[in-house]
Amino acid sequence: MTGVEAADGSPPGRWDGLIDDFRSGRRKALARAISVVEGGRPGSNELLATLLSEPPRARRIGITGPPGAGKSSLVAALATRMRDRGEEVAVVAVDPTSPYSGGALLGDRIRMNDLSTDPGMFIRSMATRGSLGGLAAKTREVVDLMDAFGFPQVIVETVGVGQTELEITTAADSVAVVLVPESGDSVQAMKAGLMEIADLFVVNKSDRPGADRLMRDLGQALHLRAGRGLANVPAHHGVDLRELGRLGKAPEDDVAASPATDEPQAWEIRVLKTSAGRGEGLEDFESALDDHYRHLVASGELEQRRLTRARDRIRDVLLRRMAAWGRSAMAAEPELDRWVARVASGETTPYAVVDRILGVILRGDGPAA
Ligand SMILES: Nc1nc2c(ncn2[C@@H]2O[C@H](COP(=O)(O)OP(=O)(O)OP(=O)(O)O)[C@@H](O)[C@H]2O)c(=O)[nH]1
Ligand SMILES: [Mg+2]
Repeated sequence: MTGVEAADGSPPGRWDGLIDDFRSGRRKALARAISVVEGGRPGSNELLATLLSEPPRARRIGITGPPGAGKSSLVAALATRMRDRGEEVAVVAVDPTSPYSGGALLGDRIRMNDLSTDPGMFIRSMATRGSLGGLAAKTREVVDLMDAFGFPQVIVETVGVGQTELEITTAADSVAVVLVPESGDSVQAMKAGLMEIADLFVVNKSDRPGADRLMRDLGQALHLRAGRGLANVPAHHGVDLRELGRLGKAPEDDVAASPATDEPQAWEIRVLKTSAGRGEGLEDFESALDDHYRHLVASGELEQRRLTRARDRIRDVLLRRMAAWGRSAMAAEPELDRWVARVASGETTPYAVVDRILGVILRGDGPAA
């Protein structure tokens, strides 16, 4: 969709150089495009409209979990394994406290600065400070840009504090929730809504005591949930909770065992343990992610998730533009002060005033957004 007019009146063609550089694969252009979008600079919608006119191709992996659980260490380990296979990897870390550039994670085992100077890697950190609503939108767009740039693998790390871990589902195809023995019992995890978003649970720091107990608790919580009348509620990615009773079976077993049916095979949430510190369990972690991705492709769920994302995106852009439109309509209303006074004194209601303002907009003479 090239040639889309900038809604903010920025001059046409202002991004031509950047777009050319982006398309010819210059990393600096990707970094700059991200900055433009992140900063919401004038014309950034136009830039996105041009750069994102590609079908999605990247595999998007989300890693979330409480602060300090070892998410970055696992991302580094995963990215290193992908790089060893010759795949290029982009990472976006939302509001990290551990630095992705400079510094060393895990002592000498994996040096993030080795990764960050690797030309096959692209690492970007994003601050969440600012509006909550902007977080998910911008993160998604950054992931989209990395995809459009041509990275076949994009990993998103978000710190799970409240809503942010739920937002990761809007940016990622597969979500791994990282917990540590100190995370406490899994009831806590359920409270935080983690059960809804996890495709797999990773109990990291398994070199510390309590890892097996947490794994058992998580397994039990998943069983409990499946039996607690929630069986028909599809979780994130269409996980069928009825299937959780069979936790631990490989998906191939199901394919072999079940009769031919149009129903896509359900994914069984996996619980596995790692020690990023000791380099243990990383192969299982990677292959669980691979299995999930295969499941997404084979079941048609990946396509469904892309459709959902596209629908969400249309709605978000529409609502954002309508909000801007509404604000300027209100600002342009010549009678506004009079209406404000009448609402304040109870002579009329905000509803009546809004009907009037909307009447102006819907007649088509409202301000352009
Ligand atoms: N003992 C032990 N320590 C680990 C392990 N994995 C990571 N760590 C350490 O835990 C600390 C936090 O690791 P990070 O990978 O930065 O954790 P994070 O979840 O990305 O942290 P934030 O992004 O700050 O929320 C670091 O000091 C790591 O070296 C592990 O398996 N065992
Ligand atoms: Mg981190």
